[in-house]
Amino acid sequence: PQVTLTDSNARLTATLPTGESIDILLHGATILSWKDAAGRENFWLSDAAKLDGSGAARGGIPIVFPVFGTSDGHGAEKLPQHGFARNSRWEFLGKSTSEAAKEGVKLDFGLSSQNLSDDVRAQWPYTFGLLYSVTLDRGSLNTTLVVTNDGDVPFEFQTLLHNYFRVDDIEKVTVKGFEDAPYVDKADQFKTKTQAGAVTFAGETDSVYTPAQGPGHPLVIEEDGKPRFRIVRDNLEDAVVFNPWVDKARSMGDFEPKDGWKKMLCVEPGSVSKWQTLEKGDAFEAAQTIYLV
Ligand code: TA6
Repeated sequence: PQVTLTDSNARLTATLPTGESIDILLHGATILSWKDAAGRENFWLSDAAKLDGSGAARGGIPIVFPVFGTSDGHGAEKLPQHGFARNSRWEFLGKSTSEAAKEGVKLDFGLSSQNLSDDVRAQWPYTFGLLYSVTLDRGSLNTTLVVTNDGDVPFEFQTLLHNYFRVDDIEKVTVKGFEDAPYVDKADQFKTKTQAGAVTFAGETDSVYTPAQGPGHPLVIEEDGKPRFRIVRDNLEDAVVFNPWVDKARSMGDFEPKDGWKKMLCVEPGSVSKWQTLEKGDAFEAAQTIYLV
């Protein structure tokens, strides 16, 4: 398919002949925008998002690696919240219109220990490679991450795709697929709870679920009772549901407009409830596919 690619040295836009498009910031390999064929924006991006490489962009799909949150163990002691991947300059490795992407386009991005600045490498001194593939198709977006241990010693990591979805009114949104799942409620003293029924929103929400039905069971974001997004995970056994609500939105400097919490939610597939150990020479692959319903 004829795919137009505008590739400035910082940003890359791919548009399908049918009109779908994605806009990717090379800083963080962060997908900032995903529009459907009619031009409707699917992702939420803060008006104050850092798009100049000065920090992680607030919105779209930040890539969380090698730690979710912060940790005083597992080799993550010196790392910033959510790790360095979303705040590093990735390389664009090229596009393919392989049959895997059917009528779409697959874009590959890479980040390795050689790309890191000395002070970031000092925070996490392992030899690694990340290959992030983004496949835009009609009605769906797949993001796949392959982590390789290119060094001589094992390392531990967590990873998560921090999706910011755009909605019209968070108070009309329900999320299905978490029924009966255990979760850690970070908005309620990290208490462990069990989800009864669909997830709804009436205040700050920050829940780390391990869905009972496993990764292949779709997570469905509905608005006004109508399905909007369906997320299928591969090798990502957890998912975080986050909405900052009034106070946390006010406290985040790069969260604008301040009432933007009404028009967004994060549903974030990840491997965060445990630590993955990658032996030397080994690879870990995980993916999500987001379908427009
Ligand atoms: O994924 C939810 C979360 O961990 C929340 O606790 C909140 O901190 C959010 O991520 C945003 O984190 P950030 O580091 O991007 O400000």
